[in-house]
Amino acid sequence: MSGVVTKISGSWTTVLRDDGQFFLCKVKGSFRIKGLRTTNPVAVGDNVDITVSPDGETALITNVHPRRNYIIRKASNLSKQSHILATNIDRVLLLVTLRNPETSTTFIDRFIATAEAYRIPVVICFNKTDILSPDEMEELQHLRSLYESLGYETRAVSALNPSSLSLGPLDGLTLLSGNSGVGKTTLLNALIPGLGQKTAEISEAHLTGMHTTTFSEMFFLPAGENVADGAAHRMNALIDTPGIKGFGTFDMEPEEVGHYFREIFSVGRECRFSNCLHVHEPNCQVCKAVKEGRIALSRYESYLSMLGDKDEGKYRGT
Ligand SMILES: Nc1nc2c(ncn2[C@@H]2O[C@H](COP(=O)(O)OP(=O)(O)OP(=O)(O)O)[C@@H](O)[C@H]2O)c(=O)[nH]1
Ligand SMILES: [Mg+2]
Ligand SMILES: [Zn+2]
Repeated sequence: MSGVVTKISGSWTTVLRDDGQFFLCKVKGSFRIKGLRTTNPVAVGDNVDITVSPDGETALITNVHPRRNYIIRKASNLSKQSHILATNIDRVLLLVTLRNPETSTTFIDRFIATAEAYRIPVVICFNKTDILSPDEMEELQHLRSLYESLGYETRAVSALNPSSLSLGPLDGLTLLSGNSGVGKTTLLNALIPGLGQKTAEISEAHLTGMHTTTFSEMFFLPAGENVADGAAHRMNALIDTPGIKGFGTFDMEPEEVGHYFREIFSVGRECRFSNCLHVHEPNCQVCKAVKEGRIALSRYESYLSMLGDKDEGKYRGT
């Protein structure tokens, strides 16, 4: 029978079988997915086949169905291995905060460029609006209009105040992501009354998160809520994930990076050279647009930082 992976913790994988029963599973020894060097052969969101053990409680995962999509991050900066955060997702809710902790625009841009490469829609959700000063609120408005002008959906919420949560329809599978301490688990708890997953205050000294959530896990939204177009029979779920620091680039050629920055892609088509990297080439329309303020400097700097990753790779001989 088949089911969906809801949690991976140590060597045990939790699978919700199609008939609604949960099983603790091991992955069949030799089984690995070809062509993908990852630290985890199975990820939250995977549809799998399982064979139940004679004890009737545990099971063996014997097959992973083809993935509709997946989102990965590098296991570490120097590693060629990657870690699959989740698979078969309908959207990412990227939680960001202007303060406590401060999410950098570089992080936002790298994240949304990577999601663009995987064709996964991102909703940028600004959290902790309750602690922002008037100046910070202005900065928030500025960032929202920047990203909305690029065609991204944005929200501004306070997860501590559940009545402020107008997130729009969350049908299907939504991945919650963002730096540690931005309030992913707090938001999850607000959306699923009674859940009570662990959250923690951010560090007073560094104003950064404490990496409270340590593995990805899928939680089901209450039936009938947040369901668009009456698809009540479908399971709607959120995946809470550990906070991430950086976001690396994968298998991207330098010429490709610009494809995932929407405005750079569209302006870049007017450049003199079709393989223009928009750094210092003559007649580069992107450089011109940055100078004239038609492309935000923060976006261009994020683009350059992603190009820079590739240079580092070259110098390391990878
Ligand atoms: N003021 C304020 N604090 C919030 C809000 N949302 C979350 N917090 C607080 O921020 C801290 C971190 O929240 P968590 O939900 O643990 O953050 P997380 O993103 O799950 O962090 P990791 O699991 O470490 O990745 C907690 O003390 C929350 O109470 C908010 O909207 N406003
Ligand atoms: Mg958490
Ligand atoms: Zn150019």
